[in-house]
Amino acid sequence: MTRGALIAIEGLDRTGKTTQTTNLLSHLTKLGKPHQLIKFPDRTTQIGKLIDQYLTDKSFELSDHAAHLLFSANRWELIDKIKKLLAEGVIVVLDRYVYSGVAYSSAKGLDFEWCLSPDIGLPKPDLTIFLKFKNDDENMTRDGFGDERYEVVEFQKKVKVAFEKFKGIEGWNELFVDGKGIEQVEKDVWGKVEDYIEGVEEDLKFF
Ligand code: T5A
Repeated sequence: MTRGALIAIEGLDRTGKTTQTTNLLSHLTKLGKPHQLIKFPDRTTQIGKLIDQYLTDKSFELSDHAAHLLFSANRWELIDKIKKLLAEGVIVVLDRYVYSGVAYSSAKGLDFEWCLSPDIGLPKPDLTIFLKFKNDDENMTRDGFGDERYEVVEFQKKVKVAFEKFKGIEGWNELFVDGKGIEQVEKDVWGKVEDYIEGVEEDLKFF
């Protein structure tokens, strides 16, 4: 019996994750494949509302460790729902996930292993597409950059370095997006996702 695939779209701020997850969902809808989008942070839950306040109000004080645990708790809030959907054969598309959690917090100087520890036990994505800029300053030029707490060029450079540590892990795929139009990135993303839409035979793996 096959289950639904767990697909994560990752990347720095303003790399086009929301644009591409939306386009991916349209493809799946056209093909009649059951799917569900889950965006992290999910700002609608009680914990998510606190995260939203933390991200948008730069005067909101919270220690880096506490902020990290909130992002992780926000994932745990939704994990039963995700597992149930996958078991029912639904393709679950994640807009950010554990890798963002670890990359952003370790870029602040927190220990990498400590950052991963609260997420241990969460399901691993079958496929992760990391949208990447060759040019460090590229996301700064995108609409809306700078509105939130982490949208600072120097910090984004550190996050980019932190994300490099995931290179080579199972299911990790990098996609350069500099100078590519939305349609081209959409085609590239679809090229990677296509193999997963008929379901996955193997059991879920966990962090
Ligand atoms: N975070 C998150 C943590 O610290 N720990 C965690 O555990 C998690 C889960 C909020 C912040 O939280 C941090 C990371 C973040 O700093 P978020 O809500 O996902 O996370 O915030 P953003 O990454 O900033 O998400 P955005 O929705 O703002 O950006 P997207 O989704 O990457 O980009 P998108 O699709 O909205 O596109 C941005 C702009 O670029 C254009 C779009 O039209 C749009 O104007 N664009 C392109 N332009 C030219 N060419 C292309 N190919 C384009 N693709 C998109």
